[in-house]
Amino acid sequence: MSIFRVSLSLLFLCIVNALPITRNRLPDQRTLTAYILRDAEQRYRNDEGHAEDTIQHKGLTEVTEDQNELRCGVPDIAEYAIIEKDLKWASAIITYRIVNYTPDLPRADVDRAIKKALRVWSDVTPLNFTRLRSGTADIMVSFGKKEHGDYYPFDGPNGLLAHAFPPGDKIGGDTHFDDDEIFTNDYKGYNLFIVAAHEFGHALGLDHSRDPGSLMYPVYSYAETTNFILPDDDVQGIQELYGPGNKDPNPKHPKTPEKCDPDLEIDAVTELRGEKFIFKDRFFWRVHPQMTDAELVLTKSFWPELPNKIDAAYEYPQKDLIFIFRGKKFWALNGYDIIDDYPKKLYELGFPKTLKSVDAAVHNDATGKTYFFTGEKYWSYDEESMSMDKGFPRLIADDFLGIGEKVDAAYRRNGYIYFFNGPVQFEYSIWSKKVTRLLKTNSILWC
Ligand SMILES: [Ca+2]
Ligand SMILES: [Ca+2]
Ligand SMILES: [Ca+2]
Ligand SMILES: [Zn+2]
Ligand SMILES: [Zn+2]
Repeated sequence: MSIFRVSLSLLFLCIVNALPITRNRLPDQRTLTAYILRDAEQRYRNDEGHAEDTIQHKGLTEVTEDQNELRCGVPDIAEYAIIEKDLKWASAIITYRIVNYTPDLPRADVDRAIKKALRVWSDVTPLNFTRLRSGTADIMVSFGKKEHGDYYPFDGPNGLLAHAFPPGDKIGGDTHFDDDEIFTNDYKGYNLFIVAAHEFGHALGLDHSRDPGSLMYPVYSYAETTNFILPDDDVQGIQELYGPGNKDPNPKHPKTPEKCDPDLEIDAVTELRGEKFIFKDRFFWRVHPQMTDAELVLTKSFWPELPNKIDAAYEYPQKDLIFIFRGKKFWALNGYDIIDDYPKKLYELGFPKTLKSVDAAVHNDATGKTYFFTGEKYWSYDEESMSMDKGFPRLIADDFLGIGEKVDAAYRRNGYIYFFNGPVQFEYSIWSKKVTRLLKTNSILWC
């Protein structure tokens, strides 16, 4: 019984540290959502004294579904106010032991994922992790289902994926994975490395972060694992506890873009079923016409197979498709699904094989043409006949007067094309062939 008494505060930690799920692509999304909501409501009730601190993450609704659906209601961050601050390991040498294995992956893959997940943190701190093969380590790593020995049972498939205890003796630092999940070493199911790296953040004393680009964001999202670089927000967090190390192999840690940055430039923009998707680095902002707040989402959390960063995007509403371009490749997407046979190559659209990338693309409903911008030139593609129009490329400056000599991104709305060039956007009237307004790029995000 003493375990129960000791762990009143651990109860919070455990719940707080649980990594919930919002994989967007799961077929049973509605059930899942209901589960998470119920879970959040329950915590809300159980924790009346802190109810006002409860944070519910809005968002990540299925494109086809109504906007009011909450995907994740994780009461995190604020609840940490009740927990002693600066829970951390006293020694820079921390031991870990992999107590048992999941049947989902070969043992060597589990060993590798765990080691790599710890290295994410040791790369940016003075910490060193030493593996023990027997006895008691600081961080005991194990897989279990339902009730698995700590009175904080897992919940079957989905929902909670794993949990970790903050630094301390005994169960402190221990990290448990719900073996009712399918753990993988790629983008399917739940990537063990990603889940482990997040949980080890907790095992080292980190809270959840509000930064949707951070590893410590409480929502699972797939990220590139071969060249994984810890986001800046997490580096700041862990270095606050342990200070920097001297062995960081990748000192460039990605920062999450600020939407109201006056110098904001964007990579690509498209409409998708009435919403705007504004791409920047690994992210896009999602702007719904009825909402004045833009939601920042990791591109890979929507479309794990897409590259991190994209060049151009456009919607072809007649077929309910959007096309995404990166380098010489492009993808056709219907909602969350990538159409079979994609990615295709740029030259399959009729571009010369030497063309390395496109800067921007926009479809004009009225004419059935899609314009592609490459450097100071543009091309016109006929969607109906699926061929490039004759006489192209032409100079942008000759046909779109006043928009400058290059285009970063473009989209069309109500008879206008909005061209983005650095921190400026041009509202261009298709009918009068004139620039009608100059706007800041960030005004697309209601700044
Ligand atoms: Ca321990
Ligand atoms: Ca689970
Ligand atoms: Ca671009
Ligand atoms: Zn967590
Ligand atoms: Zn556990």
